[in-house]
Amino acid sequence: MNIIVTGGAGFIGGNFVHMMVAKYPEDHIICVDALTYAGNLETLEPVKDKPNFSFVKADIADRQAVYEIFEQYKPDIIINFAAESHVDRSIENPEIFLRTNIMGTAILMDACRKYGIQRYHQVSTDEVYGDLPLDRPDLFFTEETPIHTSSPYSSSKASADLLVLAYHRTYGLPVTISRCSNNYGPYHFPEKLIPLMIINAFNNKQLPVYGDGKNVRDWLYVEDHCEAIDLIIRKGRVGEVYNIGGHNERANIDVVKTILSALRKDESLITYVTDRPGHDQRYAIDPTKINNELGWLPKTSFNEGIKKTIQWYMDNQDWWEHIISGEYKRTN
Ligand code: NAD
Ligand code: TDX
Repeated sequence: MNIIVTGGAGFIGGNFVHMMVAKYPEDHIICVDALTYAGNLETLEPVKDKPNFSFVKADIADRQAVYEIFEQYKPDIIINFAAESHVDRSIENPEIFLRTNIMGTAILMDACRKYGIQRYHQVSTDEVYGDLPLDRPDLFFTEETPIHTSSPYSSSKASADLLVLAYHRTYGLPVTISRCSNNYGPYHFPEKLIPLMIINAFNNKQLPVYGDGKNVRDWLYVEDHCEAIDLIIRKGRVGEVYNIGGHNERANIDVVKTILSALRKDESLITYVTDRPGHDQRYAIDPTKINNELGWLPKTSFNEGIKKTIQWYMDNQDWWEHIISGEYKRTN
């Protein structure tokens, strides 16, 4: 099979490409990525010379480029990870989020209609459900939870989800959607909470915690997410949404303190800074559907995953130093 992975030079897409290239040597994995600030060819180093891997630099919102890729590679499956993914950037400048996350999704699906496809999979987020109150630990997001977005980022992802479901109903496109909670692990861009805190703590720099640090995120080790998506594209029911997550809720301040303690750094590095506007309070996924239908549950506990992640950042300093220095852009 020919499998297109968009956004494969980013964090989750990169981990997914690594897994697929190793797991399915008979399949051809084609990574399509525009190499924005978040895309990094160094993330694809482990697979770049593998015979079942190809890389194409292209923008998913460029219709002609996307159609040419479909003509050349004739994909059987496409998994769309490509997105502008950072909430703070969407608050600063929403427009690129609308172009990539909404128009890009529509153009990829137009190509699927034009050339045919076995499966279009949309990688979405639990942020489309908005947030849960901190004083109701009994509440979780299910696939039936209404869409209720907070940020330009989550609104753009929700818009894309609605388009995906519309293309299924109107044109019969064979789609699936997954909505995952916060990922962490190797190759996570150092603007996001966990890698930023690891790197700042390592460098004895201040750790900026938004607001009072009590906001809760439901953390999932990235490899568990990748396995769930592989299951959905093979065994998930067309037209369905699957939540991915596994009851690993942590307050931000506790995550930060865990990182400081693992690196034997002092809590005086913590600095409380102005809160993110519209900051979602709590995310928490109910994974009953994917567990019942596909037998998926996360394998990695937070304690194990955070240790592996910190170790990875210690062992791969070149990868993040090249980002901080800007050197990674020279190869892109
Ligand atoms: P990321 O920012 O690390 O990577 C995004 C990748 O997409 C980059 O390689 C970038 O170059 C590429 N890209 C951006 N615009 C593009 C365009 N117009 N055309 C082609 N490529 C483009 O993001 P991530 O954290 O790996 O997230 C991947 C997907 O998973 C996103 O769709 C995101 O919404 C979703 N998601 C992320 C999380 C999380 O915790 N990171 C959780 C749930 C869902
Ligand atoms: O410096 C920081 N200080 C801080 O307190 C940063 C960068 C974040 N935070 C807080 C904000 C959030 O409550 O930490 C939490 C996590 O923030 P991010 O890493 O920016 O992630 P989040 O906003 O939760 O969104 C992430 O998960 C859902 C991804 O970036 C999205 O792409 C995904 O859809």
